[in-house]
Amino acid sequence: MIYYIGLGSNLGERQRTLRRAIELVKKIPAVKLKRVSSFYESEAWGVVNQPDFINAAIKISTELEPLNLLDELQRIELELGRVRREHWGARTIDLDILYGAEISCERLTVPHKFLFERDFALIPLKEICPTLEVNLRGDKVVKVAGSPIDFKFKLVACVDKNFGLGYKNNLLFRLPEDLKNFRALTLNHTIIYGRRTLETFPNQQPLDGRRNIILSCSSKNILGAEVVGSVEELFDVLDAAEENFIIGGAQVFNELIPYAEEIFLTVVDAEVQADTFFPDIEDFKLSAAQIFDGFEFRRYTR
Ligand code: A4P
Ligand code: MG
Repeated sequence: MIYYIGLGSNLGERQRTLRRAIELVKKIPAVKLKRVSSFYESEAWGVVNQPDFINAAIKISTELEPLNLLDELQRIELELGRVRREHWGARTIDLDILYGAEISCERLTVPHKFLFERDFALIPLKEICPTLEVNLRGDKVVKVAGSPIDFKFKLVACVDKNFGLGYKNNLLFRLPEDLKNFRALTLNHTIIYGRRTLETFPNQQPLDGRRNIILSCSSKNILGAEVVGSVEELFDVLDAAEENFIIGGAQVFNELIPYAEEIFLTVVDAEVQADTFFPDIEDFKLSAAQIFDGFEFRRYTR
């Protein structure tokens, strides 16, 4: 099942709380985070004398029953320090199921009962669900800088026809044309990768001419690279003006694809044994392809 969840915060470090909430939703068993909207700021709707809100929307797919999903979201609200005081009161975090399979029972109504009256919920939702028809009221809802999708994440990989990425901790292919293309794409930009990807590099050294960031929980110091222990930590060190290339492996692709805007795939015209695969790209569309003898460069965008 696909659901769209609205996030809102008007207390504390609002953007940081939203990022954290998104990462916690990602960790719910049987939930897959598919897409994240920009962050938007607006005045408190329906109440007066409250700080302004930051709102966002995310798309997930899940096997959970809707009420179990609601339980999980409420658990995350508590974990992030939400105290339920007054109805519509100020909150560190509010997670509402905005849209998805319809349901109406005592604890849960989907679509959310006020969804179509609230620009602050509709605008981020529409961004990640473009097919939804919405009639906006013209409330002031402003995109803010620094949300995760501002980091311009681009995924780069070389795969076989079955989207296989690697086998026994090694890459499937080393095509000179692909390596050349990879260098041209990433040079002078930031590359983000996991520990095991480092081991596939020449001399197991960070790559020159690029800012190297390694996502690893066993964070040892590595000469020539910065090491971050989590996606949240990554957001803290990134530069929003930069282009950030995610280059593997499978786990790092999985972590960051919900935030990505673009994918560069070299698809080799072969089927080889693989034990890791590139994640699902159903949310992207093919926007360019260059076909060569034995391989293809493909570019996908949202
Ligand atoms: N519930 C029913 N349907 C749903 C659903 N689709 N998703 C029940 C989540 N919960 C749903 O919610 C009360 C009960 O609603 C839940 O226990 C659940 O069983 P709550 O979060 O505990 O209480 P609340 O915050 O007082 O109500 P609610 O509905 O979450 O508040 P709202 O409607 O989200 O309003 N202005 C701006 N600009 N941005 C905002 O984000 N948010 C609010 C809060 C007001 N003004 C705002 C914003
Ligand atoms: Mg709520």
